[in-house]
Amino acid sequence: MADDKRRNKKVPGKGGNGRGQRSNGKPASSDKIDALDAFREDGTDERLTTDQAVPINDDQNTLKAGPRGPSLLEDFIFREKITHFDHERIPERVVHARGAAAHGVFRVYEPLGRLTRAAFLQDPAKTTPVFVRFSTVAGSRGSTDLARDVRGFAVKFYTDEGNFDLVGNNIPVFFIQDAVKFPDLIHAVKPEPHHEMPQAASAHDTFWDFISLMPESMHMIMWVMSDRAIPRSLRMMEGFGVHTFRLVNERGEARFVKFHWKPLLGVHSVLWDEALKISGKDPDFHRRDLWEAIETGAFPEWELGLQMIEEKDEHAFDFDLLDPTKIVPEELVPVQRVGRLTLDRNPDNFFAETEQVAFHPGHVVPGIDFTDDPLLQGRLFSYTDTQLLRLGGPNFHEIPINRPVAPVHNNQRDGLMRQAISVSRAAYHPNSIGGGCPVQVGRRDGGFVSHPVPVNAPKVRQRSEKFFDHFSQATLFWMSQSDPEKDHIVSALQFELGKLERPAIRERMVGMLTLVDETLATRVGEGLGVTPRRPDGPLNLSVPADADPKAHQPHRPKKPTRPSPALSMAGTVKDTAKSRKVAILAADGVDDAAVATMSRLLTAAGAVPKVIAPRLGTLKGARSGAVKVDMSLATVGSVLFDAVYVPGGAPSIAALRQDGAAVLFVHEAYKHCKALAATGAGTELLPEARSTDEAIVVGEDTQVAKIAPDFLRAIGRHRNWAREAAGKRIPV
Ligand code: HDE
Repeated sequence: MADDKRRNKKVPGKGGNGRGQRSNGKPASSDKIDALDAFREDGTDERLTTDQAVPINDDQNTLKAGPRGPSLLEDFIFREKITHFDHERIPERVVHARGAAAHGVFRVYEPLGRLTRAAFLQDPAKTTPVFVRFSTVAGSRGSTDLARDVRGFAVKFYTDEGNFDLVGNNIPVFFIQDAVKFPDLIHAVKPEPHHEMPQAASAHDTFWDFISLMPESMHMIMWVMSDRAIPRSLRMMEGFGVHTFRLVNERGEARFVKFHWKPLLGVHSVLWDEALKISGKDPDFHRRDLWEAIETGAFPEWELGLQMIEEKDEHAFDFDLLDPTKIVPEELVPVQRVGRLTLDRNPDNFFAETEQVAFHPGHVVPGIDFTDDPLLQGRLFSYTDTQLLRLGGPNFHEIPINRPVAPVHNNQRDGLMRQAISVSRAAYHPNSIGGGCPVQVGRRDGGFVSHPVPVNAPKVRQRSEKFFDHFSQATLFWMSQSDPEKDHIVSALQFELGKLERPAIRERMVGMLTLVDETLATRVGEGLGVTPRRPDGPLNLSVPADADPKAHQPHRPKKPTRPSPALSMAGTVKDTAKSRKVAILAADGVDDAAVATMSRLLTAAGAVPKVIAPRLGTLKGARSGAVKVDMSLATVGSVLFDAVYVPGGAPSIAALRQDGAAVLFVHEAYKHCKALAATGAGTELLPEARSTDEAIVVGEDTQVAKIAPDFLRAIGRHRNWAREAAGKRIPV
């Protein structure tokens, strides 16, 4: 512990990241990590002091008038400690309160000067430090990681030209088209105002009441009802900038761009039944997974993808590029992978870094610019406002995690918690006293210049006509899903709408689904006892007071002709078992040679084996070897693992068969379609050892090494969804 802390200490004059090398031997240094050293504090081998640096002699007793007497107001040490404690909390984020973050680096593959003048996108030899925060949206800071929800995917690039924040989500579209509806959406999804229930869940009346009257949300609803909203890992999610942005090159030429993050481990999710159980067994599941992956050197990685659209093609699509409820299908405009993001270092302090980091879509650098997407435009206002409240004043950019690595000079002064000691006497411009400094920067020298988009239009509160096609892409998403994915969407809607107290909202929603797909509506309706009826009245109640509601109704949906395979997770990366957690279920008398061989082969493939047993300690092996237990059945369930291996050893299997927790462990893994392997007597613990099930691998005691490659392949494929129907019959 002390050793660990000592490694954190900055070694004066040595620079570096203060940690030296990571435990896995890989360096984790960057300009930002170095810059943070100045702020790292470490009490190892130090004396205990007050905030005024006065050494403290007694941190156990308050100052009293006699051993049984009243406490004295004079006790400045006690008052300082308690006052600080009383002020330890800051307002949690109104949305995205629950999050986890990590440091890392970004590197571009090829110079992108043709597209943008952004300096950090020019040099493949250059690494740009980043800090990335993932989050759920609806829940409070202490809520479960596995809520059905959108995930935030916010990246702060500390570039040499200042900070660029790509504040995106793991879903490429959003619920609403105009920022003015955001408070309504969030009020609807947050716990209901009278009893503050449910926490971190959209399965309640106010959310679906709002959604059922806002057809523009239907595309997003298809995504959040899909398994994308219950990721297996933050490391296995895509990321999206959502809005259309602009890239501008040195010549001042602009193009539209959609930003993507493509995870190198593929896009994978858990089942809803698992999500519910993980929330009980380990509500910190995602946070822990991210932390552990980084600590063990399995650094999470994504490629940055760009979809580029020429300005002349602005109106070439059926949808409006400014509409954040629409994607640009990858089949229409391919995603070019232009660089790589690697997360290689955990924060030292959750509050100082993860809680205090302040993202803002308006933090852009020269070469990146906005569009008039009305959701983006609203966000450009909102984020500074939020930080002012949350972080207590206008100097939040001086908090270490928010500081750019590039120098900051301007005439902003003073305010709560100001850190900088500005020595110039002139805090205004123009000035002569300060020699006219700091000076403005010409475009050629890197000064930010907004792309001169012409604007000449009447002031109106209206939306562009193409915004009113609310269903075509919802249908496109549905029809692009694999059969298991479709099944999960149907179940999710049955769960969410089944929780509603008001039947009218449920019926309205099922009616709305008919406009996405009749089969979908019928299937969802079946589980709810609702016969789908196409809505006959106005669908959209998001209508201005004096407007004709007819003019605000969704366009008749155009049925897409072809699916978009990129929207399905079926075709994702499925060839690696790297960082997958594998439970090896054992008891006394286990075939210890099998445990050792399988552990070695799994580890060699980058997987993470853990021995799980009815008790902690050391197991007696069948061949007189000892097997160290990593976790006991009392503390984990198979929902926390990607796969299960049951080695042989008759006494071990006899004991496990008598243990309900062990039987449940394997049965749940089976039900959740996970890879299962067993050797020798271990096969007796499997619910079934079907030779037709590609993810169940069995062999003799001596065949561990022979079956391991098949087992690893099955783990890499993530799940065998073909087993789902059989799994449903398992009573767990
Ligand atoms: Fe946010 N959003 N948002 N948002 N958002 C915030 O800012 C807001 C939207 C997103 O890890 C808040 O610092 C408005 C879309 C992420 O710290 C707040 C609108 C997308 C994060 C805010 C949106 C996002 C936030 C709360 C509609 C995907 C977490 C705390 C106009 C492209 C960042 C904070 C982190 C956080 C406002 C819609 C992503 C209140 C008004 C669309 C990832 O300012």
